Amino acid sequence: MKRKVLSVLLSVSMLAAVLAGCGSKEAEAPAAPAQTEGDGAGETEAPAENEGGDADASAAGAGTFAIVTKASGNPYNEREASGFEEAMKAMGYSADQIIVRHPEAATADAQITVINELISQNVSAIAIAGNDNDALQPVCEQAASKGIKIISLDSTVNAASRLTHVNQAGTEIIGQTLMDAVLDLSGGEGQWAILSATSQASNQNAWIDAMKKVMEGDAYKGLELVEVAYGDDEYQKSVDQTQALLTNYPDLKVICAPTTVGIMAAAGVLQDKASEVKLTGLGLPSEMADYVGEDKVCPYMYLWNPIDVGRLGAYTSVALVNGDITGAAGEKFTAGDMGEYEIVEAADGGTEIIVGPPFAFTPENIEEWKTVY
Ligand code: RAM
Repeated sequence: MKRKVLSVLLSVSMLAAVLAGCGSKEAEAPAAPAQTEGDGAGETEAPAENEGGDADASAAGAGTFAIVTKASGNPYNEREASGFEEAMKAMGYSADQIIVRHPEAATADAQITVINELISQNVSAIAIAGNDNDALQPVCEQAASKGIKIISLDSTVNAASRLTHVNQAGTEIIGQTLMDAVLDLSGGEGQWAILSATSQASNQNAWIDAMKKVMEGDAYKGLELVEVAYGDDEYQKSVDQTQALLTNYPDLKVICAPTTVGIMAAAGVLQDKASEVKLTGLGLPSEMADYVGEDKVCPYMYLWNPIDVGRLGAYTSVALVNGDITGAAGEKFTAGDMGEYEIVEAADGGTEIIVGPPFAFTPENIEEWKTVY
């Protein structure tokens, strides 16, 4: 049975007011992950049941479709890839038409090696979560010159390197939502730090820029961003970076980690030390359930459904290969049971497709969602 997430008619600012206005966020928390209204495309579905039942095998054509994630060893990337595979199969493609590649490291070089191999394999399409916005352009252009349809998902490659980008949620809405969480958890003032992924990651860098822009507003003038640290989406490095932040900034009030690897590593450190520093950011409910709670290190956090990011990547790749879309703004297409999506202009001069708004994970709903992703 398809399950739809209840539409929660809260704008970002309303949500911020709710979160900031009182100490009892749990009172307002919805039963299912809250959606912040924003620049998302249409209705967002809960991911709990992967149907695949309405597979339209007749839609399947020839060709091979690849997904290249940021790196191996990250459960977020595995879920993204599982969504890609699931949607390809739902469209009737066979296992040997689907290629999943997790590069050895979250670097552009590792992805360039993988893309060169995929070019040799003569694949039809590549959906890539970019480890670098610009460094992949030559190899993407080479792939495109062979007729391979290139899209990015999760993390951009630049506009010249792709036909479109599957964006998990609008960049501004993520920046606004995370800044409002930092404001709330700091009590309105004080030092805070960001624990990011790699310094080249296009998605984290875009969210950090969006946060900095929001922070220019009057409401945030009591906040001092002391450092952006990089854990490279590696667990131990993220642990080390968290410890360094605690040592270097004894007055630190909040760490915001816009990476599932970073937030989980930071949560472990803060909990072990019984630290007073509060944590928020973007986390997988399955990894963060033990740390999300009113009296725990992470009162609440956000994410979207990584499985849906992969699924929409598959539907977009197939629509491009079939000639249903070209990647231009204004085009619409049906992404299987995810419904209709529209390609829109992206801030970087290219186009994008927004999966939906971010979800809030709170003590009230984390138990329900930890089994989903
Ligand atoms: C990590 C990765 C991924 C990002 C999430 C939030 O798993 O960096 O790209 O989207 O965090």
